[in-house]
Amino acid sequence: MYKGQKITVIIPCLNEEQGIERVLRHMPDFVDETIVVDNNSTDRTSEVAASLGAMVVREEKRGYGSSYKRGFAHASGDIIVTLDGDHSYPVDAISYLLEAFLHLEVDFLNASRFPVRNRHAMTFKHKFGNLVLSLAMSILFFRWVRDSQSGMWVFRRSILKDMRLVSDGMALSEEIKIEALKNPRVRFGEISIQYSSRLGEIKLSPWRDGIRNLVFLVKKRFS
Ligand SMILES: Nc1nc2c(ncn2[C@@H]2O[C@H](COP(=O)(O)OP(=O)(O)OP(=O)(O)O)[C@@H](O)[C@H]2O)c(=O)[nH]1
Ligand SMILES: [Mg+2]
Repeated sequence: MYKGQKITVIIPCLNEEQGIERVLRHMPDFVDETIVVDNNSTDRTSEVAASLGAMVVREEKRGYGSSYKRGFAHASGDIIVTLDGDHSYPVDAISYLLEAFLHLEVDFLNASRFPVRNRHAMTFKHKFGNLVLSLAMSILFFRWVRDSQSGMWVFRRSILKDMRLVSDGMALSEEIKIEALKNPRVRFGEISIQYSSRLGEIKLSPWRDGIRNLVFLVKKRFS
């Protein structure tokens, strides 16, 4: 519990045995429920997660988006916090984010990775791609969002019932922010966090996922 609120952390994982161990070892004690959504990892991700006290949920349909949707269905907290299993997002910033979430009185808080302080955390190509996608989303949806691709969010679980999340892939990250922004009853905020380099092997394919996410944005805007 954090200030009377039940906290659920959701982490999608595909072969993250190294990262997930680090993430779970640093999980603050006030987190009530940690859900790791595994997509048939071929390494020890689920064993490691279960041994460190996480609830391991399996999703058959491959994808970042389908995994998140499965995780949401299992969450029981008042507030949901998300992050990657690769230890690139700061686990120890969860209290800082929750404090800001409550202080700013928002319903959805996006943790922006920018400005990136750690030189090794993101390549120039990734920074540029992220900027293009964030600019595109900001223009299409009339609201400045610095990091449309961030995977770390804090939000009230109750807002999920008004969201229409169709993406099964990486585009879920921008889609959930668009659904939050579009709802006039949802107060949206964004603050900076420190991002660092991932542990384990890269799954993102920058060109493929970047272009898919851009196409998704345009389709979502005009559908
Ligand atoms: N369950 C599940 N998790 C996934 C899938 N694809 C990616 N993930 C997880 O989602 C999180 C984000 O994926 P990453 O590969 O780190 O993507 P990224 O952060 O954009 O790229 P990096 O800069 O390489 O970290 C990680 O914890 C992955 O393990 C998937 O198909 N299924
Ligand atoms: Mg990552």
